[in-house]
Amino acid sequence: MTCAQSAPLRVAAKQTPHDPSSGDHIVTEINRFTLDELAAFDRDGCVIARGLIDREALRQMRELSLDHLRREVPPVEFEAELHYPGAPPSLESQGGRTVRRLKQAHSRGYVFTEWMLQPAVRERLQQLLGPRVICPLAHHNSIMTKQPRYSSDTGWHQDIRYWSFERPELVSVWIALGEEYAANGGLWVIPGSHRLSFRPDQFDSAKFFREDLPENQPLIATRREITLSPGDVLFFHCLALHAAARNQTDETKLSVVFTFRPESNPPVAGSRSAASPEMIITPGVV
Ligand SMILES: O=C(O)CCC(=O)C(=O)O
Repeated sequence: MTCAQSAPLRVAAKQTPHDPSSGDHIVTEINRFTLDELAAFDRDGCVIARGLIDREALRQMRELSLDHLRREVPPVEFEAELHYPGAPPSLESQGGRTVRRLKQAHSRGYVFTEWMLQPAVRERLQQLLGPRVICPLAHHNSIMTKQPRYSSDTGWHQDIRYWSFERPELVSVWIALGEEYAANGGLWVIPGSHRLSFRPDQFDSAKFFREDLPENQPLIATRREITLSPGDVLFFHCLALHAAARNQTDETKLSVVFTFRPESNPPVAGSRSAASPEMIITPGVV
């Protein structure tokens, strides 16, 4: 995937005045999206909140992730298990035990729950989803890693593709624990794709949006690179087409991702989406 020419998606977050020479991490003091940011989410299907994690939580998340990665604390998903382009061909091959995801992030440390319960996160999710917000632990709920040499390309997809809820109305949050940009496997999105209707044959059998189909190519050409700094958070709609290439740098990229739904959009009974516990992040709200 050639990505270099696209402009980064930047949504201005109103942040604490910051002196770049101070070396301080930027932390937003505003709990809510502005009207402009809400309009951007509505239009693009994604919006970035810059500096939505304080320095200590970021440190804890990074340390925990690196420790669990080093010790391969289960449950994990290996690159070789998915067979995406660039992944080692088998668990036994060179790089075969490269971890792609540390699953069940929520159970790995309180820091993740503490973070999502903060007003700055919770209130933003309420703006997007309504007063009662639920975190289904069946999906995402992962520390995503892109490691040097043995990572892979994730094709264009909508997160809802394997999920079963009454409506396609969920928002995922992608927390950057380090710098993210195209060359280290950062995300690309197609703004506005969450509002489009597609035919099933525009996707392949694994539900990836087909890059080889001439009809899909003009839309793919409108992709935008998502560039994130440590502590930035991307909020994106479950119908937004997104993709990411392999990590071409020498440093591991770490991100955390959870998904959220309004209470009024429950998982379909009997589906995999209904098979795991869920967590309300707005207790006491009616
Ligand atoms: O990091 C990647 O390769 C993309 C991950 C992703 O888009 C997803 O898990 O939905």
